Amino acid sequence: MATVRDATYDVLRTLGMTTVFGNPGSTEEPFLQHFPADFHYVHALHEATAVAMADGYAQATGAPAHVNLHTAPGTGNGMGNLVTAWHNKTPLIVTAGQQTREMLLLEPRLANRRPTELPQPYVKWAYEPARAQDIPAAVLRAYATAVQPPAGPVFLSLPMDDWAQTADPPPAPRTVATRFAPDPERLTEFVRVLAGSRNPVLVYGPGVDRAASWSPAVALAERLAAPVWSAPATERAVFPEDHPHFRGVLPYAIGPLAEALRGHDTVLVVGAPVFRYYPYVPGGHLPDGARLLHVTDDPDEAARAPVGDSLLSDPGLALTALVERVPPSGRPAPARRDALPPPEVGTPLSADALFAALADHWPTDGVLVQESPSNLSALRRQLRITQPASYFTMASGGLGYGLPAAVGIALAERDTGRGRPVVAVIGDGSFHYSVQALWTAARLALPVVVVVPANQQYAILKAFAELKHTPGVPGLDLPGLDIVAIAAGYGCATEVVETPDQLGAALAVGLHTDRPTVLAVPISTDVPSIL
Ligand SMILES: Cc1ncc(C[n+]2csc(CCOP(=O)(O)OP(=O)(O)O)c2C)c(N)n1
Repeated sequence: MATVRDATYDVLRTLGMTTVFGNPGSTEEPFLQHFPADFHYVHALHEATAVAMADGYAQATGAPAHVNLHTAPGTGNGMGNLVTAWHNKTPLIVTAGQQTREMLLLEPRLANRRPTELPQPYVKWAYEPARAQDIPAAVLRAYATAVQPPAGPVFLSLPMDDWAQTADPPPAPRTVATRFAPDPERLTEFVRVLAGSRNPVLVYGPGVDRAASWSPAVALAERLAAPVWSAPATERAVFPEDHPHFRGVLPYAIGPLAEALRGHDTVLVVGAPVFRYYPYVPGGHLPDGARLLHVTDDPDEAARAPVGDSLLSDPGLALTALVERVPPSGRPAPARRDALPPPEVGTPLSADALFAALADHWPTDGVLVQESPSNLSALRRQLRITQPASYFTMASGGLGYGLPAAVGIALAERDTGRGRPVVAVIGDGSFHYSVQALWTAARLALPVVVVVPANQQYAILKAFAELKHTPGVPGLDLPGLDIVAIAAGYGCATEVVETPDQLGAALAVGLHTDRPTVLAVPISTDVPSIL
């Protein structure tokens, strides 16, 4: 007789989910016992790392990933990156062990007291099956929930005595759609507004990249002769940044963002929230006289937008439909942005000089993972992303995502056979939130290169404190951290890099080796402005 455990592994096989990211505990051992040879367990040393590796893997493979966590404490440890997965709209099936049903009433050690509440509100669905025999079908339902728009994480709490129970007949395999097309009448209205617009502007968001839709995004920009901005603080790159229409990334504050859009009568936002702001700088949401049209596959995103008229749709299907229906504008194409003057190269390097050097040595098919808060503008200014699905960061603002996500992405590059090189730029503060990801990368022999701009401080918090007039905040300096010693301790190749040439040489080696490399780069301690 098949057990619930056998039946669940069969369902995971049918779904193509044979990679499990996790950190094991006693409540997970009955599930993990006799781990099947056709499955791969990716061992993380901490649950935050397991969740973010799975997120990176899911985004890079374009398919949901499975994370197995340890009951309540493990779920708690994974929570910060679960918040990020929610904002990233990454489909994840998170399973966690639960104490045995026989003892749950008396709440033994490691019982998850309210398993379906603990991960809320950062999962689309949380469930503890009423019967052991419901687990395989619950996994199917979890999958269907995670992948449908807006995609996101789901959570199953699975009691440890369930796995040995006799299974019901296997659940019927079934599939769900992951895209939906725009309402035709509403689309006609959007076409009418765009066709009648004098000076439209396009604001693209991460949904365009998730929908693999750079090509209709470019076609629409060219048809409308419209400039293109990236929505603020996006977790993916949205448009070829060397395209003449591209203007850059919008500022993430109300007043300055509206200012950047001044002069436009129509603002079409596709695949982004309206808008992802960070510091509060008051002002109008739009320049005077502008009308905003919003295309999103997320009803909640549409509902909470403070301005604009929305159209629910897969961003790619909407862009394709708009390209087919919007007439060519007849306007001249916007002029290309002026090229940046090369930054001065001093000692220590400025952030701009470091990232200009990174751009000089950038592999054409490189994948960039970013978590370097105060250096974000310099990085995005100096290193232009020109290929789809090749820039990743967290949508949430929570640190501890980038380093493990880069490991998950590097593993996906290997597993898919695509083999694109992965470079992570991780601040010397951010580095420590999920630093154990380096061990997993070393065990898996992944050639990921981690560049750590070391300014020995939480520079962005100093900039924020200045903007908000809150002097005297403690805990903003980071003296005495030996990045190289820490990286070596986890099994990485590592060195201090101080010049553009050293960076080029270290990248050339690190991207073609069989272990992770951590490059500590001392940079200027000047605090850039937050806006
Ligand atoms: C989980 C989490 N804890 C704390 C913070 C607050 N925080 C935001 S940025 C930052 C400092 C990041 O330092 P570093 O990576 O060195 O980048 P820098 O600002 O110096 O460029 C901190 C602590 C956060 N965003 N997320």
